[in-house]
Amino acid sequence: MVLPSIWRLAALGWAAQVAGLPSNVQSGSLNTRQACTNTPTTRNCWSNGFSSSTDITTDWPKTGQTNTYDLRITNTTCSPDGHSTKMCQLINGQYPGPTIRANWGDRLRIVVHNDMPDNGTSIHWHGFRQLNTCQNDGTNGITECPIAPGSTKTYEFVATQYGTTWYHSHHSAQYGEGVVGTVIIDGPTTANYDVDLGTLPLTDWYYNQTWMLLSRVVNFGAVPQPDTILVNGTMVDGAGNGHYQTLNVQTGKKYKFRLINTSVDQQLHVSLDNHPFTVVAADFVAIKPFNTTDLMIGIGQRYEVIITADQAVDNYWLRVTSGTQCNGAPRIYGNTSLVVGGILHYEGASSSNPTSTSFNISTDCLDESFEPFVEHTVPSDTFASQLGELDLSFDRTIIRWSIDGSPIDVDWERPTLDYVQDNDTAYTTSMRVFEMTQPNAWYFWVIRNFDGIPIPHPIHLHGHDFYKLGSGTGDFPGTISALDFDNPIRRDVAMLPARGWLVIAMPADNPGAWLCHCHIAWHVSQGFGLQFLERKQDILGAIGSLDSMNEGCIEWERYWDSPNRPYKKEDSGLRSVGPTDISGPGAGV
Ligand SMILES: *[C@@H]1O[C@H](CO)[C@@H](O)[C@H](O)[C@H]1NC(C)=O
Ligand SMILES: *[C@@H]1O[C@H](CO)[C@@H](O)[C@H](O)[C@H]1NC(C)=O
Ligand SMILES: *[C@@H]1O[C@H](CO)[C@@H](O)[C@H](O)[C@H]1NC(C)=O
Ligand SMILES: *[C@@H]1O[C@H](CO)[C@@H](O)[C@H](O)[C@H]1NC(C)=O
Ligand SMILES: *[C@@H]1O[C@H](CO)[C@@H](O)[C@H](O)[C@H]1NC(C)=O
Ligand SMILES: *[C@@H]1O[C@H](CO)[C@@H](O)[C@H](O)[C@H]1NC(C)=O
Ligand SMILES: *[C@@H]1O[C@H](CO)[C@@H](O)[C@H](O)[C@H]1NC(C)=O
Ligand SMILES: *[C@@H]1O[C@H](CO)[C@@H](O)[C@H](O)[C@H]1NC(C)=O
Ligand SMILES: *[C@@H]1O[C@H](CO)[C@@H](O)[C@H](O)[C@H]1NC(C)=O
Ligand SMILES: [Cu+2]
Repeated sequence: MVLPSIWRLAALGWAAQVAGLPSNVQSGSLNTRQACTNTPTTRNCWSNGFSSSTDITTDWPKTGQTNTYDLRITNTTCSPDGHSTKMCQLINGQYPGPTIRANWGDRLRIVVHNDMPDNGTSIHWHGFRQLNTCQNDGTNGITECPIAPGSTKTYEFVATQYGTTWYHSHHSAQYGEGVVGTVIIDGPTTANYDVDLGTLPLTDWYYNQTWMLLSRVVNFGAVPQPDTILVNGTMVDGAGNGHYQTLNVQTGKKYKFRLINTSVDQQLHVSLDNHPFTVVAADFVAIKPFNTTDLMIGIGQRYEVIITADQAVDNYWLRVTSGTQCNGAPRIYGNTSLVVGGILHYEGASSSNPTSTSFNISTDCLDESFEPFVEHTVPSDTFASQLGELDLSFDRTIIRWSIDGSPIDVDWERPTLDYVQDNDTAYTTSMRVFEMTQPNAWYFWVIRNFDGIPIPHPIHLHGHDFYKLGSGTGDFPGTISALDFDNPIRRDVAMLPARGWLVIAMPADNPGAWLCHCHIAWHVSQGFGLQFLERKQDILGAIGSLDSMNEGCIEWERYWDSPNRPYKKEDSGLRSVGPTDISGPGAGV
């Protein structure tokens, strides 16, 4: 099936409802070929004929610009909330790492230096489509060997999408130790604002070393409770050390900021007292704006929100709470009476903590629902013939999650792309390879969650914004009437409900080896993942050269095969963190 025949563009009538935009600007910006400029009252347009109405799956600005960043990862110590210092692994000595910023259509060239004495690394650029550049996806054991201590790898790819995302280590427990940062790709927005406040990453945080805890997760299956939640890398601790993240605003202006859940385990609800959110983007997809007082953000998910500073000059709590139905319990270690979150501070208000009243915040663990701004229809005629079934299970004796009977366990010395260049199809069972062979055909997958452990999982796919056709509790009814093919949600992380199902779809339009996994860090360490090997016959032609991967593998093998290497691989190799409290909710998971 050829793609353009099934796309259709945004309904012309709708966009006039976008908050605050004059109608003359609206109709102008809907012409994707018209020139326009991005100003506080015309955020819908971008430049030289690119706007929110541009279909990013087929079109993006060819800027010719390359933005270069250097990231150095070191083994060090940190104390983001003023609590006692712990071992950390940081990027350029800071937590979170530097924000990478570029314009839509720019090329990113990011040089990663592994300056740690005794750990590999591999950096994944979460949500980037990596169109024809899957060798830069940063997934060790699949698209590269880990970067050896003392070595460097240059990642290069084009930002075909715009919006907010993050990057993180995909090397076992490392991201829980601090190897994460945020990314802003500037582009249009589906509602207006005056000031962009930047990124607000939210994460659970553990005072114990995640590497130490990893052993307990993979060997004993214990799920920890985090000690606290960090908002943009900061928080107060139970004894009053540290400080809250403050968002500074002036009365009358509209502000955009970008919420990112970079947790290893916790699904969070976010709410700002007295200030509803206008939500304009989910993951890397511009959406029809909707208003809400409470957002549930699964691990890896992002939302861009706009607030209006139209309340009394004062301070207001930004609250970050847990969906208890997500199995979580954000709190500040040692002091349950403290608010977990940050502070919205109006110019002219005092510097004391807020006394504002919370909106009602849900405890559910359900994805938000919304509609993408650029409308796509997924064909349903091939659904029955192209549906693949992926059954999740948990084996308590080996403490591993399995997809269709086996956990994933990647080989750091032999990534999948090495099989591709060798034309070797003797994939091992633990690689969990599922092939998508037909160019541009639609593939449909139902993931079923009936293994007896009733918890939801945030499912993330590399290399695609997938279409979420439906999800629910109970068994998948099996019929297309239970699904939404008409402009369904598309994004790169969606929740798989407890004792339920999730159906995703994507066209095979990006040759590569793409990991699909639960973004709860220790679940993927415990084997919860698979890889889609998409059009293996087209991969080498699409990506050009694997020289960089091959050089990296030689350096990695020199390190990893050395008799003096102090550490071993304990998990699936892909990502993990560890437990602190084996009696907490989810113990045994
Ligand atoms: C990493 O840093 C921690 C904290 O400073 C230290 O205890 C540990 O020995 C370091 N590891 C290596 C391999 O240098
Ligand atoms: C990475 O380093 C940490 C300590 O610095 C160590 O505990 C862990 O075992 C190492 N892991 C690997 C896979 O090298
Ligand atoms: C988050 O912290 C960084 C570094 O301190 C800062 O530049 C950025 O503005 C902060 N984000 C927000 C939304 O305040
Ligand atoms: C918890 O925080 C509150 C508010 O700052 C403070 O009054 C109280 O003393 C703290 N409790 C403990 C046990 O530190
Ligand atoms: C982050 O994701 C985790 C796991 O899905 C979730 O438990 C937590 O509530 C999310 N955090 C936010 C702020 O939404
Ligand atoms: C959302 O709230 C804003 C600000 O209050 C308002 O202007 C807009 O009309 C609302 N949008 C929707 C879709 O309800
Ligand atoms: C919050 O929920 C309670 C109980 O459902 C309800 O009585 C109350 O009116 C709600 N408050 C707000 C501000 O919506
Ligand atoms: C790869 O292997 C297949 C099956 O063994 C064979 O038909 C094909 O010619 C091989 N391709 C190359 C490039 O060697
Ligand atoms: C860290 O781990 C130790 C040993 O496993 C445990 O006793 C301790 O409670 C943990 N610390 C925290 C703050 O959870
Ligand atoms: Cu999971």
